[in-house]
Amino acid sequence: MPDRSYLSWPFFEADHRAFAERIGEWSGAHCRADERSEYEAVAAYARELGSAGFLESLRTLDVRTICLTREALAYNDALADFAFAMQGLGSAPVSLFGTDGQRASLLDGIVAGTTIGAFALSEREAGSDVAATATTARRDGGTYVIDGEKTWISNAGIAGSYIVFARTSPDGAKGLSAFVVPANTAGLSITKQIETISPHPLGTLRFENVVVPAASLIGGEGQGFKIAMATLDVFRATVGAAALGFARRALDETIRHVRERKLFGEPLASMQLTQAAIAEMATRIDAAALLVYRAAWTKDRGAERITREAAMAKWNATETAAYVADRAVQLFGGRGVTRGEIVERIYRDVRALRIYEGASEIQQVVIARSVLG
Ligand code: COS
Repeated sequence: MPDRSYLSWPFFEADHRAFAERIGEWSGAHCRADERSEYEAVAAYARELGSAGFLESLRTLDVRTICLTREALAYNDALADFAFAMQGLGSAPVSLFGTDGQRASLLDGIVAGTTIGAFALSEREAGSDVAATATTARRDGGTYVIDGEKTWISNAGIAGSYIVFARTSPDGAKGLSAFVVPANTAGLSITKQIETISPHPLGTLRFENVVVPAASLIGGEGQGFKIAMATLDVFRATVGAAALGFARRALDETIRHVRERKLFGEPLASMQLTQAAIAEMATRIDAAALLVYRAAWTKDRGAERITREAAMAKWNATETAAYVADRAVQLFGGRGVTRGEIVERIYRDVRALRIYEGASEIQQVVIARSVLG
């Protein structure tokens, strides 16, 4: 049973505490890394999370509930967390900026887990530098025509709907717009599936004369950059929460191991170098959790932007998870690098978190800009 003592922190309401117990129990019973392909696992998790009611928080975007969900799911299986996170990222632009009609047509399926969502922002030459997006959307009467290529797109191939960012005018960040594009739209194809160190559905999308109705535009023309950034502000804090879930599991596995494993006639836990490692893992996890839940609480209290808080939370928590996973592998020794061990899997699972939704270096840029003005 994971330690949930942090739920007594003042960031949470009674509802959050009750919810954390529920998602903790559910994920402990339902989420296991297994032999299914990443595509099958994510589709199944989306449906299961939907029918259990755990996707409802994506309508209102209560960030603390989303963080608690990600933490519990990541503690048990990276693909369960991933399935949940992508339902959120693939619908938040509509939840935050969409019309009632867009909400009605996308959100019910997303929240039921019957429509799989995706967020198509990155391009080969525009990952960190979003303003360099080259995919275009040309207005043609009552439609837009989208042309270009998006890559490293999570859920490419299984998504039913993509949120696509494309250029409607040449002027940098101000020329981007966001669209809802159903996966079965003519001219939209998956040109490549990408394999990663910790399997998750990822691929490249090609748009050739993809015609969508003008009603697919989210917000207004030129709002795409701000929509992307505001969505990322919410979800960056939650990436930090997923990192916490992985880190807490790695620490729990390590505590069990160092108590049982004997070395030089004593438990590994009795050695001071082990104790130093455990102390640093536990302290860094608490520090990261404080940053994550500070960001989530700030947003839920009604802050218009949490750009700085979310960047601090994501950067610190994902780097912490990498540190904790590495220490865990070290304390497990030979077992730590053995396929099938939980800490070996977590070591691979946490790597992408320092890259996606804004690399650590981007978070540092965002923080520095905010501090320096
Ligand atoms: N919320 C709302 N608006 C925002 C915002 C946010 N979080 N961040 C920036 N904006 C606004 C700015 O206020 C500015 O508007 P005005 O010109 O009206 O003032 C506009 O957007 C442009 O902002 P900025 O000048 O900061 O843009 P840059 O091109 O310098 O980009 C970074 C800034 C690098 C921070 C941005 O491109 C970024 O976050 N990159 C990483 C993207 C990412 O996460 N990629 C991973 C793909 S998703 S898996």
